[in-house]
Amino acid sequence: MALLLHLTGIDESGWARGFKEALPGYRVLTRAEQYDPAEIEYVFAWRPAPNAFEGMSNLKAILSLGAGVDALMAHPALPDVPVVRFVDDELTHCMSDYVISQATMHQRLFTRYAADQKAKRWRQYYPPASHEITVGIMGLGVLGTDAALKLKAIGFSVTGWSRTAKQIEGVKLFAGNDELDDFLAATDILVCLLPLTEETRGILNMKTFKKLRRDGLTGGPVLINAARGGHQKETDIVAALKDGILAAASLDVFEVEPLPVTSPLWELDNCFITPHIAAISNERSGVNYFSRMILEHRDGKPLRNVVDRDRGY
Ligand code: NDP
Ligand code: OXD
Repeated sequence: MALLLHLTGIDESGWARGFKEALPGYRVLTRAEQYDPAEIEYVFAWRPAPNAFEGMSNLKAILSLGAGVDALMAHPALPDVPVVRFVDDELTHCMSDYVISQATMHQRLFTRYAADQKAKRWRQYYPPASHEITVGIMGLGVLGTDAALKLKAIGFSVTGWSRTAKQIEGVKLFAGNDELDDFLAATDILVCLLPLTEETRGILNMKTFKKLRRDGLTGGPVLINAARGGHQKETDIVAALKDGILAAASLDVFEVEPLPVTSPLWELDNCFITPHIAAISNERSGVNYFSRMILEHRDGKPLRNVVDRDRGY
């Protein structure tokens, strides 16, 4: 029986080496090797091809390289086996680093200073202190909760919005569609850390931006999206950044990746673009996490962090 790596667009060699070392005596395969699909028990996957799981009559679980499983959930022939997502301290730490860096940059109005530097213009701004600025986090799962606690610890006022009600000390929380408008009305810096599902697709649109608080941050509210490009309507973001509905945005993810050179987002001084690197799955901790999961599961222990197929995350 075997583990098959099926990572689209990612160099599999380091992962394969790592899994072979961590699982001595167990077959670890890449698609370049000869194998019988019936011997595959686990597939380690990222954006698997439509025929990825064909003939895998003994498949026990699909292991997702990413924390986000939207591409797997949309797979046209996803077998009826558990899907385990990547939940990892290192990844969480990196995502919070990204969110904090962008929130702080916007609170201190660095978009304006960058534009002034280009124009060789000496202008002083007096932004409100971080405790006067509210960072509203959409999605209070593994990543959103860590970011919320850390932003709070460095002085921001923090709120959060999730599907079901939660409690996090010192963070005002909103839940469900009924409370979305109240959440937005109190938010200066909107951070998206939602999973991409049919409910959350396109949620970052003009209607949403117009509901954000306007009198907190100098120049208007800001968007930070480090979740999925499918959450955002890029034509709305461009329009909002041009006419001041949004003062600035930090985008790590896009409707189409890589972001096409024709996208008007590239041209906007108040849009900070990163190429889907907010939190890359780490090879060492990924191999550790999934090889331990395989060994435990083969010993009869339950899988952890299994995706709820009905919720889609
Ligand atoms: P989790 O599954 O732990 O958390 C998801 C959160 O979103 C939960 O709080 C959930 O609510 C909330 N949520 C889901 N649906 C809705 C809805 N319809 N309305 C309101 N809230 C909703 O996910 P993670 O924190 O681990 O990851 C979040 C996303 O980050 C991933 O799905 C992935 O797309 C993205 N990501 C991006 C990376 C990058 O490099 N850019 C790296 C890693 C992840 P509830 O708690 O009530 O269930
Ligand atoms: C993920 C990602 O989902 O890197 O982990 O986007």
